[in-house]
This record gives sequence, structure tokens and C-alpha cells, in this order.
Amino acid sequence: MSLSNTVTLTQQDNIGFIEVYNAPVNALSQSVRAGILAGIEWANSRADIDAIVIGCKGSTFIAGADIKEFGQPPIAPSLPTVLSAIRNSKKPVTAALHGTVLGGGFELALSCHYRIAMIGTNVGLPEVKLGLIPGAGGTQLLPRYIGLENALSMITSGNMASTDTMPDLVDMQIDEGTSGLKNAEKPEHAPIVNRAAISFAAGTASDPFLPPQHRRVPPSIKDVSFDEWRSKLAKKAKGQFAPQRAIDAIEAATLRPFDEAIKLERRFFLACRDSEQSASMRYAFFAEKQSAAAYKPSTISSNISSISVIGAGTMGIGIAIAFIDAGFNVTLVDTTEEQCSLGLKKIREHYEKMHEKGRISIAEKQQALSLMSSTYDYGKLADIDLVVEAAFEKMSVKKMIFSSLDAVCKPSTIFATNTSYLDINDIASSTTRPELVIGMHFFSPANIMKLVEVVKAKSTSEDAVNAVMNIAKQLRKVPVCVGVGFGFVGNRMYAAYGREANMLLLEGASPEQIDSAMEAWGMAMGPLTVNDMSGIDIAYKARREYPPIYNDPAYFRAADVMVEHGRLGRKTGAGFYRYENGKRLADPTTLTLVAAEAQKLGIEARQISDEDIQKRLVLALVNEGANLLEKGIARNVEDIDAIWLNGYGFPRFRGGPMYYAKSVGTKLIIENISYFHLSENKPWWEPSAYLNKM
Ligand code: T1G
Repeated sequence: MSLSNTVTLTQQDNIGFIEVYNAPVNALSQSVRAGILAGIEWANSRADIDAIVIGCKGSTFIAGADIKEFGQPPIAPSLPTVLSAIRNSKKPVTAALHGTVLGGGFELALSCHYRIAMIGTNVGLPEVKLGLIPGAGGTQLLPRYIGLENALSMITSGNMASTDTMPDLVDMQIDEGTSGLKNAEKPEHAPIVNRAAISFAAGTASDPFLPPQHRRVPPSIKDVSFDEWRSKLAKKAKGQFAPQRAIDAIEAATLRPFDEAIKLERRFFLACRDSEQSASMRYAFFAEKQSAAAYKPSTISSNISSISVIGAGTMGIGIAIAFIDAGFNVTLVDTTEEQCSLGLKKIREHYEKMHEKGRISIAEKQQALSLMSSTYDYGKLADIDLVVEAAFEKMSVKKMIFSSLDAVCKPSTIFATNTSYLDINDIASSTTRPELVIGMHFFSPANIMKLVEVVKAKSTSEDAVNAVMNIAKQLRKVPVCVGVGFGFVGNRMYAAYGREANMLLLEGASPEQIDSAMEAWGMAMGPLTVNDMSGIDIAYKARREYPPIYNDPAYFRAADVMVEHGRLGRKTGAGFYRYENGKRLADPTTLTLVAAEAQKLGIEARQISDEDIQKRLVLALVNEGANLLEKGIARNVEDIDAIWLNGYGFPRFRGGPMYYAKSVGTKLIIENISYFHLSENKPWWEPSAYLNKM
């Protein structure tokens, strides 16, 4: 019978089976909550029902509260009401788990009396990634299953874990019995695990009824130091509110009876849900989803299976691994057999290390290695579906590569370049297939960083864009489509951000002051530390490869002086900092060199506050982002924020540079930028016309 438009109930002998189907992830929308509650109440009212099973149709068991409902007035029944009914059911309730059981879905599973799971099911409480904490018993129940230390780690990180590693949580694991089959041949997990749970539940009906988990002995406060966890997270999740509240809620599980502590958890959850940080992080979640949502799968993308990566350097190797991890065949290409074998060796070493660390099984390692090959003969690439070029960052080199490829690859092969700065329109015009030339700008390390800027040149066809956007999604990346321009979107904005860091150095701030001010604001790493890590010479060369954006004599002169003195960063032992045994140290030489350059430029040193530094760098980002929107190189503010959240370590609890500007108020932002325009008297502080449209 139908309990709501997303929940049905069927009676199988003495078992009541409550089945949820709310595509795409069975989120706990109001109709799901109402349907489950009605099913529990109905089953408890029936003398001919002895046990209850809750299962789902589709690719996963419930993956959490319906985030689309956040920010709207709550509609009964609340999730805590539903889960309390499950915990206090007079008839044992069994959850049938598969896929990714997250947030409220995992709390529902924890509230059941038993859990049956498909092998490989992942569970997690990712709420902190949305600026929340589990709000329906997760902080109280999980420690009662897996102990305080594991529960603190799982809840404050928001990371998933496989039920294969959590025997205390699962009463029975179901092996799909089809290992070795390709995904396409694997049967649907839902019916298998639901059937198994129903037969398991039949057994529970006769057993003496186990006390529900929440009446289990609470964990002892002696088992862990909550204050140690608080200080650890104050560093790891700097400035974030939710992880600290999660610790408070878990600590309450050791100090108060369940019914009291769960009320405290709810109060903390509501405080998080109503916080600006959570609004920013929920926005970030959807901003990343929308960046690729508009690009529907194209006919080309469904036919892309073979990949060639040109260039066995750091980026090429990372890109090759990203494709291999997603199950693609990859041919690595370089100029000599020796370079090719060196590249294959590095890829092999990567998978061997992953296996040694227990991250992949021997079978997965062998499967990955079976997908890679190499050649230095372009003639072997005739049938490749997608080429990703990651060779030397020089226009002449790229043009030579693509014209050679043009002569051998089949007409439908897509040519992607990983260039960070160069003009893809220029590269496209050097081929006979400009409509299939596109940018795939990965971020180092390419197999780890989520961001890929998909650069649409003037001639690139919509079909090619759709194909590459969907391939990037298959790589589990956050792809964002951008237009051609110096540095596209991310690096163009990063140049504005770095420009202000350089100007502040000339105005008397030290590298340590600038970096610590930005890290205190929430950036993962200060700009000058990043420059030293990647090499100050990279942007130095790019500024000379491209016509200068500004002809101002002070433009990036602090960085230039470093390069002119051979101080390229970590790789030469000194850059903005000096490095001894890998340790980063302040270096008075930097201040001397920069001060001398400032004097030449007639720039006087002055006292600069951390707040001043933060405003200058963040507003430089916002203004440049607005300029890119004005020029149509960026599509919308969400795309820009998705780029900065996934490529540059922008703090998620601030949503992204453009979201942050809107949350502060564009009127105030324009006032500040106009002030800098006056005080700095530089063309780049001209307030973007787009700011008034944000
Ligand atoms: N609510 C609503 N829509 C969701 C959703 C959710 N929780 N999760 C995913 N979607 C949509 C997503 O927007 C996309 O929509 C589609 O599903 C496929 O998503 C009470 C309060 C589950 C691992 O944080 O991690 O429970 O673009 O492309 O790569 O204490 O989605 O197709 O229209 O990501 O296979 C906790 C977040 C909520 C889970 C699937 N749960 N989601 O990944 O597909 S808070 C989460 C994910 C909570 C409790 C608290 C992933 C996934 P569209 P997708 P995927």
C-alpha cells in the first residue's frame, strides 16, 4: 500500500516491508519522513506483523536529509520524531543498507535494531561539510556502536567509511556474489539486500527482543580527551563552528542520559543550521553541483573510452592517473622511449604505494596497471577518442604537437590542452578540427585536486564542451566551463590576489604577516607560501609569455626581484622564505631585497594591519571575478565560487569569493574597492561594473 508519494508498504508473511523511492538519492524529504512514520505506526498496530524492514529502491539507501528543504520552514514530521518512533517500536526494525548511507539516512539506520548491508556499502555523517552536525541522534548513537574515538573522528571529519570495516554496526553482510563482473553487468543491489533483510527479520521476530541501541551503556568519558579534540580541530578546521559543536554533543553522550543529551544535540544542530557558516557551505554544495549540471551528456562523451596524455611530466602523470582511476585506457606519450618508460614507472610506483598503504587491493592495482600503456610514436594514436596535452608551456611546442596529432588522429578525436595561460583560440586555429579543440586545465596534483577548468575556445562546439564536461564528471572532478582569457578564471583571479600580496610586500608587510593574515581569514595556505611551493618563476615566465595586463612599474616587482636573484622558492632553497631541511623560515634577505626595490619605485613603507591585508586580497579577488563575469569569461558567480573552493583552498565556511561579497553586501564591497581605487591610485582598483548586478 502507498504510505506517501515516495514510500510504500508491503506485508510479506509476518514482516512489514517499508520501501522508499525518492530519486536520485532517496533524500529524507517530507514525504519520505511521513511515509516511514506511517509505516512504523501501522506495523505496530497490526497483530499479524512481528517485525519491520526499511529498505530503498535505486542506487543507494537514504543519503541524508533533503538539503533542498534547508532554509525553508520545517514541515512535520521532523526526522527526530520519525527516528524516535523507530527506536521505540514494539517490533524490531531492520535496515537494508546499500550505496552511500549518509547523514539522516545513517542516523535512521543507527536507530534501527538491526542492520543488513551489501558488501562495500559506505556510511557517514558528512554534516560538518555543510556546516551542520548530525541532528537526529547521530552524535549519541554512533559512539555507542563504534566507541568515542572512532565516532569523534568520523563525525568531525565528515568522512565516509565502509561497513566492511565496522563489524559492530552490521548484523549481516551480503556479498553480491558477482565480483569481477563489470559495473554494467552487476545486478541492482537494492532488491538483493531488501530480500536478505526480510528473511533476516523473520528470524528476529521470534528472538527475545534486544534493547534498542540507545539504551546501550553510554561510552565512558575516561576513554578520550575532549579538550584535546577541541584544540586539534581549532587548528584543522580553523574558524569553523560545527566541528566544535559536534564535540560538545558527543561529550554530552558521556555526561547525560540519552533522552536529555539528544535534546542538547538538537539545540546544537539548530544553532549550526541557522548559522551563516552553514548557509555558505550549503550554497557551496549546490554551487559545485550546478557547475556541470547544465551540460547534458553528448553523443561524443558516451563514445569516449581511450585517452592519450601527451607529456610524461608531473601534470601528465597526474592526469593519466586521474583517468586510470576512473577506468579509462590511457596511452602516455612522450618524445623518447626512455621518457615513456620513466613515466610508466612513476605511474606504477603510485599504484604500488597506494596498495602498500592499504588504499587499494592487489586486484585493483593490477586492474589499474592493465589500463596504462605508452608510446613515442604518434602513429599509434590514430584511434584515440580524447587527447589531453600536458607538454611544455610554450605556444610553439603545443602547436607542433597538435598539428602532428591532426595528421594521424581520426576526425572525431577531441584535442584538449592542459595549458594554464596560453591562448586556446590560437592553438585551435593551428588544426583542421578547431571545433574539437578545448582546454582541460587540471590543478596539481591532477589526480587529487577536484577542479578542472574546461576552457571553451571560440571555435569549440557545444557537443565537445558537453563531452568533456561529462568526462570530467566521470573523473569525479568539479568541472567548470570557462572562456579564453589570460589565466582563464582561476589563475586570472589568482593573479589579482598575488598582485596585492606583492604590492603589500613593497608597502612594508612581511611574507609571514601576509600569509598568517590570510590563513587566519580561512585560506588553506598563504599566497607567498604557495608561490614558493609551485615556483615563483612559473608566473614570472607566464607574465612574459603573454602581453602585460598592466604596464605599472610596481606590478609583481617583489616576485620579479626574487626570480632575478635566483630565489625561485622551495626548489632553490629560498624564495619569499628560506628553507632548511624542508622547514620554512623567515628570511631577512627577502625584506632587504624588497625594501630596495620599493625605494627604487618610490613606495614608502608603512604599518599595515592584518585586516587591511585581508581586505586588499579578498576584494582583489571579488573585483577580478566581477570583471570576468562582465566579460563573459565566467558564466555565473556559482562557477567562480566552485573554482575557488576546489582549486585554491578558499574556506568553504565563507561559500566562495563571490558568495562572500554578496553576504557582506555589494554596497559595502563597492565602497571598499572605490576607497582602494583612490588610496592606491592603480587602474586595477577600478570597481567592476558587474558589482552592481550581483
Ligand atoms: N538532498 C537533496 N539532494 C541531494 C542530496 C541531499 N542530501 N544529495 C545529493 N543530492 C542530489 C544532487 O544535488 C544531485 O542532484 C543528485 O542528488 C546526484 O548527486 C538530519 C541534517 C549522495 C554521495 O550531505 O554526498 O542529513 O544535480 O551528483 O556523485 O543529521 O550526492 O542530479 O539535480 O552528488 O552519485 C547529509 C550529500 C545531509 C549527502 C551521491 N547528506 N550528497 O553522489 O551524485 S544533512 C549529505 C552526496 C543531514 C541529518 C543531517 C552525494 C552522494 P542533480 P551527485 P553522486
